Amino acid sequence: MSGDDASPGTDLGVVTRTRPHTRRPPLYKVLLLNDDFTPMEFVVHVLERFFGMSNARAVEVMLTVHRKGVAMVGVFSYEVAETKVNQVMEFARRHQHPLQCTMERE
Ligand code: TYC
Repeated sequence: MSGDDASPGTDLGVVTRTRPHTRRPPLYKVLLLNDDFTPMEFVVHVLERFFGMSNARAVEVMLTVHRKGVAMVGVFSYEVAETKVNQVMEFARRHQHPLQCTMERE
């Protein structure tokens, strides 16, 4: 028992916390890479569909990737980032585009 009202006076009061502070799980950046073949409209559609971007934001991010070679499209937990990468890669493969999406620890 832990010293609540149901069992008063039995709690030895040993503090069992082993870390002074809580630790947040690491976050992962999802990156979209440029290539010479994937149509711009396809990339815009991917950003809307899998990353919830408005059309205006998706066009902006797509053009950043097109000009700079890479851009971050979101930050997620490991599991969510992995799912996004897999969804994008599978969707691109299904449409026979070479679009690449990766993740890296923040
Ligand atoms: N560079 C591509 C083109 O000119 C467009 C493109 C943008 C491709 C972003 C991939 O992640 C990408 N059609």
